[in-house]
Amino acid sequence: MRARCNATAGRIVGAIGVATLALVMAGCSFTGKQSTLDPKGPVAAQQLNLFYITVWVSLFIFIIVGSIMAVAVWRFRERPTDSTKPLPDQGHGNPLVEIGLIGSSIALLVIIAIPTMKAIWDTMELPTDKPFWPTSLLGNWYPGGAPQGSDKEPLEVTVTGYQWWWAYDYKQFGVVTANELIIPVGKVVKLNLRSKDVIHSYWLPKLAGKVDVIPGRANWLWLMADEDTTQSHTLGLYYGQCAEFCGESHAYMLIRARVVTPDEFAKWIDANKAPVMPPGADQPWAVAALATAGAKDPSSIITPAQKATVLWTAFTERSKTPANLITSVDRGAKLFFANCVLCHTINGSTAQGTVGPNLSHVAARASIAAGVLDNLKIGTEEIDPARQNENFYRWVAQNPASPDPKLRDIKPGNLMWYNPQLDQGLKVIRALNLKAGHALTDQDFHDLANFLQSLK
Ligand code: HEC
Ligand SMILES: [Cu+2]
Repeated sequence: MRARCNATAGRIVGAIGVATLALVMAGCSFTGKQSTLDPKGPVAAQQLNLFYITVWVSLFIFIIVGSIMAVAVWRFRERPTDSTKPLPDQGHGNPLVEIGLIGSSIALLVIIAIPTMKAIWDTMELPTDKPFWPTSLLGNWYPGGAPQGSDKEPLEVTVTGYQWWWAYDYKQFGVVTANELIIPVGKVVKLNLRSKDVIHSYWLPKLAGKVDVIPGRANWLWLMADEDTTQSHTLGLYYGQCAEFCGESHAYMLIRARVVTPDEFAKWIDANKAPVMPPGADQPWAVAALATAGAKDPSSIITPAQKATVLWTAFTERSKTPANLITSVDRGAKLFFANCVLCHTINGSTAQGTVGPNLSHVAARASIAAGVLDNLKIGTEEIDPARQNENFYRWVAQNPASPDPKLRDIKPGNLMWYNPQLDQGLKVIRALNLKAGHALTDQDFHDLANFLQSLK
């Protein structure tokens, strides 16, 4: 009976062991989204190479030391007759063995040190001596010519870490975006790493990293998305993660990079440089507003920025009459200017807040809230409009006290809902609204979501 019990217990323990191992191994993937074992660029490849050299050297040491120990344990194990035998010869140190061990340790460390030093130099210096440098200079590849003064520079992006999202400033082009880094395939890109608050760490495992993002310190890294000469496998989305604990929502501070062709990159820059026009900018009222402005001073509305100013002013004026707000997007725009402009920017409009991400083209992003709410059609890299709309709605309607689980705990502690800089962020803004007698309703949140979705 006892024997059977033991056998059963043994089987259970065995089964648990196998299940645990299976669970642990399930986490191992060589090609997963955030695998360092699947590099798609020279920096990540060099870092992986260094990792393997260290692994092989350590494995070599492990096998030698382990085998000697196994042989010693086996050969010199205690035997029943041992007590009757005299003590064997007692040795005390062997210069040959000692010098040999010191020498081989040094040799193994040197084997690791040489590629380590090389990797440090290569990652901490822009690769001006590499063959891909000339083709990376903006003057040599940017379609339509590099912006003034930047033709001898590679693309530079200033990455600023915020609790808990990322701002990307393409200074050479005057474009600011958030949470989705867009880079051209096969070109060296320099990322200037800055922090607005605490220490973060920038890490795109398949491309490069990790480098700490420290307040008051000008760190940087370079990377290049270029796995092979055809570059066909290199396009698309790359995933990363803030890799330094930075507070409550640290685990939700994800990184996305989209690698595109140089032509797509130039198109993206053009789209993001253009100011955003208000909803209904092709309607008669807009045409009339432009005509009036032009009639006053025709030379004053030549540029798109001037056009946007005229149209947003006209929109704001019109939106004071509720009957003029015909579509849900119109109503959403009005609500946006009443509730969100302290913290968010929409290029070309009076919304110029910088507490939160720039929303000028937020609907073009694959996710919102630093990757937490994913807008993609499952299994593809295309935006699913229904899912995106739902995400915008959930994000603006979020409320930690909501009875609806879909609106709770989306990104705990996020500084849109609770922001000490603005006392309490959205919570206070909602409270003020309540006091003024216009609480945001569920319909308002849907209108806001529709407006956000129009920002392509
Ligand atoms: C108190 C400042 C504040 C106010 C007010 C505010 N936001 Fe935000 N917003 C933020 C911050 C901070 C984030 C980044 C949160 C994060 O991802 O951790 C954010 C993120 C967002 C995002 C996601 C952007 C992205 O690229 O991921 C959207 C969309 C958004 N806000 C819309 C709105 C709308 C609509 C309103 C008005 C109803 C609003 N916000 C009011 C601060 C604010
Ligand atoms: Cu962080």
